[in-house]
Amino acid sequence: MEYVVAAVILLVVLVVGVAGLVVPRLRRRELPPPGAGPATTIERPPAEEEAPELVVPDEELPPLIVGEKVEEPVRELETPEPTAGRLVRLRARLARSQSVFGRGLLSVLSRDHLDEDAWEEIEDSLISADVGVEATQVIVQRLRERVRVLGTRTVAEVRAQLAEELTAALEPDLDRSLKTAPHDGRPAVLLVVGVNGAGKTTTCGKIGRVLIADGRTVLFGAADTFRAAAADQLQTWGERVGAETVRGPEGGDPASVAFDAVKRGIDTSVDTVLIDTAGRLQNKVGLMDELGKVKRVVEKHGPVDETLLILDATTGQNGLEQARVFTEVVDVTGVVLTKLDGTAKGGIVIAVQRKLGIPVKLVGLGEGPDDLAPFEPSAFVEALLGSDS
Ligand SMILES: Nc1nc2c(ncn2[C@@H]2O[C@H](COP(=O)(O)OP(=O)(O)OP(=O)(O)O)[C@@H](O)[C@H]2O)c(=O)[nH]1
Ligand SMILES: [Mg+2]
Repeated sequence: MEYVVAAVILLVVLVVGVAGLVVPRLRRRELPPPGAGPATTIERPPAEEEAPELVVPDEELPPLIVGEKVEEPVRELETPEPTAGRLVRLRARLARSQSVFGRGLLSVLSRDHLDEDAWEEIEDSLISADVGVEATQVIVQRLRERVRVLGTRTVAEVRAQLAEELTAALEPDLDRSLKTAPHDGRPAVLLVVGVNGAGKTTTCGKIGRVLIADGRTVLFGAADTFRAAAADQLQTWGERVGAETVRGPEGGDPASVAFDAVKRGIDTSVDTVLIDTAGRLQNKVGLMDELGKVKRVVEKHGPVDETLLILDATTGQNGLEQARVFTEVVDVTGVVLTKLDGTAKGGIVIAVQRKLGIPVKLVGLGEGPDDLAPFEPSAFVEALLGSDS
């Protein structure tokens, strides 16, 4: 009996002992004690945190791709067309003008008798081609006189004389060179002005390409801060040929962007800084004041070398009136006549020079990146009259 009791006691002690060892372990698994618990929970979150960490580099991939895209144009830089003879190459773009000058005018000249009616028709043709009344009268009067004195009769002769008179009206001796060469240890500075949509930004880009084609280095200043898209547009032109663009915050001070652009141009020793400005309407006095300020602030670095007025040829005599206001605010040194490919009124070149007294230095003949040509009066007149007549 004593043995049985002893055995039972032993069994109970054994069971309690085993239970004392096993239950806490089981409990530890279910409810982790304060010390051990966090270790388990910490272990897992790191594993969970690692997962997002792996995702983050994935998410960063797009910016890397964007970075590559930005570099792409730099790697595959475009080679702009050489500038020599561009006007001759682009002469077909003046076809709409040719239909006025070439066909209309020359068919009158080919008549047997150049009577009063014929001369009137010639006058009308020139006026409708936007040559302007004053200039037309001078040209026709001179031509009539030559035909009378020289007794010219063949169409080819009259055409040649008309070409001479038109070329003379374009003042071929004016200095049409662009001052783009660096001097006094700093870049040449070109300011581009004009009304909304005239083609300022496009022309800035095209001029940059012309200079780069000629082996120069160029920097663009996006002083049109009214729209971020304006700076993007200019920057795109720059990236295509590897030129830097200095830009400021949207709505920022255009004068300070222009100042910074010239400063950057000096620091990086570029040859030419081209500053694009916002389109400004001549009746917005405040905006014109701002343009004056841009010029004054830029001139803290030294004088502006060229101020180019961009004029849309399709706006005709109207555009001329708007243009005059610019010449009063900034000292315009040259006119760029854009969109001559889109008008039958190529004679506007004559009117522009006559009314503004400023040489037309370049002409825009299309939306393509190299559709800008140095203006050469005799080549232009030949293109207007057409070669086959
Ligand atoms: N056909 C033709 N289109 C041109 C020429 N020059 C510019 N354009 C077009 O005219 C439009 C306006 O040109 P922009 O360079 O943006 O004009 P902008 O003066 O900078 O305009 P704002 O910045 O709005 O004042 C664009 O669609 C150009 O492609 C040209 O010589 N011929
Ligand atoms: Mg613009």
